[in-house]
Amino acid sequence: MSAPFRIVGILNVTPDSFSDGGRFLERDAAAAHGRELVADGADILDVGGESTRPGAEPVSVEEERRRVVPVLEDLAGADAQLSVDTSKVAVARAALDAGASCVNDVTAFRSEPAMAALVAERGADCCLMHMRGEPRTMQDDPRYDDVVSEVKAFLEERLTFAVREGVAEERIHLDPGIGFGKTVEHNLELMRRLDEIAALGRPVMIGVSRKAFLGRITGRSVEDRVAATVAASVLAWERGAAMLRVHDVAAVRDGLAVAGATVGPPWARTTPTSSTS
Ligand code: HH2
Repeated sequence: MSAPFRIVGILNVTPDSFSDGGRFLERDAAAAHGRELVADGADILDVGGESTRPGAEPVSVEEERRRVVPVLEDLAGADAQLSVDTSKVAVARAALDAGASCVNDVTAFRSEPAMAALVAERGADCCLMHMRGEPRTMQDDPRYDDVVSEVKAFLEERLTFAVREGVAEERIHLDPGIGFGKTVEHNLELMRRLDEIAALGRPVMIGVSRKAFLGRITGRSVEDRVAATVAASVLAWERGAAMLRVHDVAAVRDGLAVAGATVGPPWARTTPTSSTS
């Protein structure tokens, strides 16, 4: 029986990502961490060479390609789908050549619209994410009349665009973009009404992992947000998210396994154990 959720392990090959910047910049360390995430239960590895944290500075095509391609090559035999987190066509093309089969574009094909044709031509999967503004300025006073309906309308339009450009609908995942041009209250409203995004009919991916809104709620620093990440991921899954993009794969997988078991068949895990152990 296949799991009703997929865990997307985050592998940032960057010096400046908000929670793991600099830890996996070196090729061998990155590949080793990728293999660790797979051993922990990641179904997909999302390899990124440019931070999108608020205020992040852009990275050149050459540098981004230099960061992600060798790591994807090293992970090509791993027991997980490989995804590249990029908005640049040239980087995505090199990543697909190196073994990736999914493009996670946080600009939803707006930064370089030709990304849609590349994804279509290669028959790759893709994730289209909502972002208001661009990383350098997106947290400067974001405003919405109704964040959920605006995010939903945006994703619907991007889905239509991608399909018109030839991407097969069943290859498209949608993501409300937690933390991308949103206040804490906007993020929470999206979490509360995630079923409305899931109603678009495509698998919803969500990335809450260690993000600032969890720090604002718990008062904890980035490295101490694992429990908060598990809680938010489980609730997102219960409200319709199918793909959870996280750093702490083992913890989130445990949380989802327990949540799935409480929902019961057909989602229950069936490993028999003693009720007292
Ligand atoms: N969040 C980040 C990056 N890429 N992609 C999708 N689809 N959804 C997300 O929520 C998302 C994303 C930011 O997190 P992280 O990769 O940990 O940090 P950084 O951008 O600083 O590398």
